[in-house]
Parts: sequence; structure tokens; C-alpha cells
Amino acid sequence: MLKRTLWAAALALLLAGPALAQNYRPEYKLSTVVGTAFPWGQAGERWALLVKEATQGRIVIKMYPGAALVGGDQTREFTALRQGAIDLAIGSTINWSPQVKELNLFSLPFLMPDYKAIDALTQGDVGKEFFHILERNEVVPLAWGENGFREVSNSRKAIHEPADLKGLKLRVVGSPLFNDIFSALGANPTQMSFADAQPALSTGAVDGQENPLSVFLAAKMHNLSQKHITLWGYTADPLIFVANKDVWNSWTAADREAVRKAALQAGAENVAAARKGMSPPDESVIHQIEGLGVTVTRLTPQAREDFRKATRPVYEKWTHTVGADLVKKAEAAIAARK
Ligand code: X2X
Repeated sequence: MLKRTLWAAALALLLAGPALAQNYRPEYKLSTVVGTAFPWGQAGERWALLVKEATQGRIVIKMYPGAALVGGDQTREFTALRQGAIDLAIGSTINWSPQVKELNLFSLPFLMPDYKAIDALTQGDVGKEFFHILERNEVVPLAWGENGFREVSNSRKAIHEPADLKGLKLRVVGSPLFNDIFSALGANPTQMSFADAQPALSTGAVDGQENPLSVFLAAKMHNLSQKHITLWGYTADPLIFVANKDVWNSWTAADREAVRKAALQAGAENVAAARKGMSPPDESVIHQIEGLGVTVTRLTPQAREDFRKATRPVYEKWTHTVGADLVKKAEAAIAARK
């Protein structure tokens, strides 16, 4: 009798497959670059909460903002995720582009004119292709989120046209593509992490930076001498929710599905939050920034065209890195957007 019970138990274990709830870790580490004052960090908190609920506490996610799991160096996040020092991440396409060169697509200057263009990529075939690319890079992609259109700010003057950028010292993000863009515009770019950007702005080591308005506001950049901001929307960085492959495989199929569903929901909420107050009829974020004494400059169609032309060689150079076919597909998807 006892023997039979043991056999039944063994069989049940076998049927449950390799992923057994008792092998779960007490906690899974989630990496983000910014914390809960930002839509991005709120997305991490939300994902963790939804997962905890859906798995009845079997999967507990702890968020480490500030890219803390890689000592603040956000360009090392993807490698750490692949190697297992990070279990889960919500990462910017920019920060992972040093390892996944195709992700530079989203940073091609003036590729995406509006939010519908971002959606045409992430929610269509191009988005699916990116998920295959990430799978080939040994991680498990789950959902898209959004950091946002990146607007340029500085302490010195309003930027209306390319000539206004000449000689400005600007902090730029992790892909060398950004060095190329700002060098082409006659500025003086320096690459550094987000953690290092804030003291560099406050001491005046650099004059300016570029980030979405939600980041500008949450980081209180008006207190970091940033008196002028120009809405030029030259690039936008989507976020991607991913899991480390071994961690993913250690979970039951039902729990994996719960984690994926939670990522999709947190991602959709994140995109809405990142866009809130940024465009008509609701420009409340822009008004809030103006209310802090910051000059907000909008480009004329001519100036936009001048910026586009001045950065076109960079677009063409980086098309080779991204892959000409992928760029062509993206351009076609954007042209066909509704
Ligand atoms: O470092 C930045 O500027 C930020 C927060 O936008 C990214 O991580 C891409």
C-alpha cells in the first residue's frame, strides 16, 4: 500500500515536469534604470504586484532601480541578464543596443514621427522580429513598454535650429549612435550613465542632456540648471520586459503564463502613463514644465527638416549596423500606419 502511494507520488512529480514550485527562489531580482517616481519604475512595481497576485505569492519580484545590480552601468544590464546576475528586467532599447545591435533601430534620428509610428513597430511584425532576435540572444522577451520621445534640454539657450547646438556639452546615453548624432550637429557629446548624468548637470560639467519629459520632470532637471527644452522628438526608446532563460524554465507553465500576462498588462499601462500629458488635447506635462520656469521650444517644420537633413548621414551609417532589411521593414510599417 505504502509502496503504491510512493509510486503515485513519484508519478505526480514526473508529470509536473522539471519545474516544481518547491524549487522556486524566495525572490527574483528585477532591474530597472529609474525608480517609482518615473513611469518606468512604476511599471516595475506594477509587474511585481500583478505577478505576486496571479501566482498566489509563489513568485516574489524585488525591483532594483538605478541599474544597481550592475553598479549603475546600465549598458551592462543585458549581459548580466543573460548570464543570470539579473533574473528579470524592464530595459530601454538604447541600453541594450551595445549587445543587440538591431535595437539601434529605435534611435535612428527622426525615424518615428509620432506615437502611432512607435506602435506600428512594436505592435506589428517588426516587434515580433525583435522578440525573435532577443530569443536568439538567449533571453525571454515578454512585453513592450515605453520610456518616450527624447527631448533635448540645456542650461544655456533655447535650441531652435541645428546651429544652436554648436559647442554645447551634452550628456548622452549608452549607444555610440548618440555620439554620432550630436557630433554631426556640432555639439560636444559625452557618454555617461544616468547616475553620473545628474551630478554632471548640477556641477555644470555638461550643459545639457536628452530624455523624455517624464524623466525630466521626475528627476527635477529644472533644479539641475536645465532652463531650456526643445520638443524635437528625434528618437524614442521603447522598454522591453524580459526574463532570464533559466529562471523562466524553472517555473511551471501556468506561472510562466501568469508572468507573461502580468508583463503585458503592466506594459500597456506603462505606455499609457508614459504618454499622458504629452500631446493635444492633454499637454499637462508640458505646462507643468513651463510652470517650473523652463522655456519649452517647438520646432518649425523647416527647422525639423534641417535637423533631419543634418543627421541623415548618421541614419545611413547606422542602417548598416541595424540591418538594411529591418530598417526597410520599419520604414514601410511606419508609412502604412493608421
Ligand atoms: O539614461 C537615460 O537617459 C535613460 C534613463 O533615459 C535610459 O536609461 C535610457
